[in-house]
Amino acid sequence: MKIVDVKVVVTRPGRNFVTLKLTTDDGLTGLGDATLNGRELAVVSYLRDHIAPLLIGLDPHRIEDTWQYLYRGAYWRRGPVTMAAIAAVDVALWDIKGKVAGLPLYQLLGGASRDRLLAYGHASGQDTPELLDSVRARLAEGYRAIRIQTGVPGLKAVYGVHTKGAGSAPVPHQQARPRVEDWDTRSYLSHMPGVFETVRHEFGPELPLLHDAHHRLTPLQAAQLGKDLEPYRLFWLEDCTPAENQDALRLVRQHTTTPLAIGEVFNTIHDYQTLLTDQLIDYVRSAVTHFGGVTPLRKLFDLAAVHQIKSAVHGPEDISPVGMAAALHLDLAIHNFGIQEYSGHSPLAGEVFQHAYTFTDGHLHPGEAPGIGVDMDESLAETYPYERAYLPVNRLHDGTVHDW
Ligand code: EZ4
Ligand code: CO
Repeated sequence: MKIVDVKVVVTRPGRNFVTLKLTTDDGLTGLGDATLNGRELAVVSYLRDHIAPLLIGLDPHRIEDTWQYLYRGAYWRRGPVTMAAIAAVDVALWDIKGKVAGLPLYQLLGGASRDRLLAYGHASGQDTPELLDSVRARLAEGYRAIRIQTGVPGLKAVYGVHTKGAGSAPVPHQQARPRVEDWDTRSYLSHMPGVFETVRHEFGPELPLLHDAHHRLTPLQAAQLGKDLEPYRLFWLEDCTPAENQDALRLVRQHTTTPLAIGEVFNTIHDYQTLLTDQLIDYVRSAVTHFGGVTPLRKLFDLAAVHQIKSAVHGPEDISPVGMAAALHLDLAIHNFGIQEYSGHSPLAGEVFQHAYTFTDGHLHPGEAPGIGVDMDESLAETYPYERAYLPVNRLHDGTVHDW
């Protein structure tokens, strides 16, 4: 079998998605997600201009070899653009292999290790009453674990605020420049413990609660927040410090028993090396889409398992249904599954990408369709053309740029 066609589809059913479609001489097709929020066209060019010519004529069954060929063969390694492009190829090849076998991808990865996958949803509000309403809305949708994000007195912006019709993930801004948000770490640190106290008081001690600090704290600030939140027994504190410095987590770890999750902006296993071997975190957060695909993420999870660290695949709306499906197959197969982030997609995205996976009673399942179980309606996709969009940027009160 040979790859005979490589197509990159860019579509915006509510938001931008980049999808790779490979076709074999047997007429089989495979899909892979290559969406890099706010920098989409860089990956499109990487795939169309540099990778597509290399794939024509290759045997689609050689997944590991193709991965190494694209990763090592480029000489220039790592980084979100490269790894999103390689991820799309990897997932599309797994999709094809599943279709050849007539099996859902999770069966090729060793079969199911559980019956269903616990998901967490996003609750957020400008103030605490609005946040409590948002938690109630998620509970009504069936969620059994919830991420809490809230406004801080004195600040206009709320990270992760729910936007009607667009889901709860941050909505890219269709303007010449990114939206500017404001930030003040001291106000945030003094406000958050009271928010969790109110949420626990309202919803009791059992509901798993998560919180994302979105890389905004110093190690000492993160250590303090982790200690202050201990009474509320968080499921985890996510991305408490900027992700590049693995040693930052050592200081946080020494001071708090609040579980730590990190890694949605990581691209390779090397970004995690100290974090895993020194057991500085509890959950690894990389997405199939930004980590080079199912093949390397499986290796990361296996290394994490040695250190009693669990999976928690990144699953915001900017991971397409194709990337989400791939994640769910891997989640079902590995032993050290932790939780899966899931905020769903707009109905439009659901029409363009029809998927076999399901969300029921707060749990996901990848379904039984061969491969990853997603079909793309290409003619519908064409009716939603790409529009440039940016994630927001963050500035302190004095105008200094801060991590978003
Ligand atoms: O802000 O995916 O845990 N989830 C997150 C996300 C990220 C977006 C960035 O594109 O932090 O909502
Ligand atoms: Co996050």
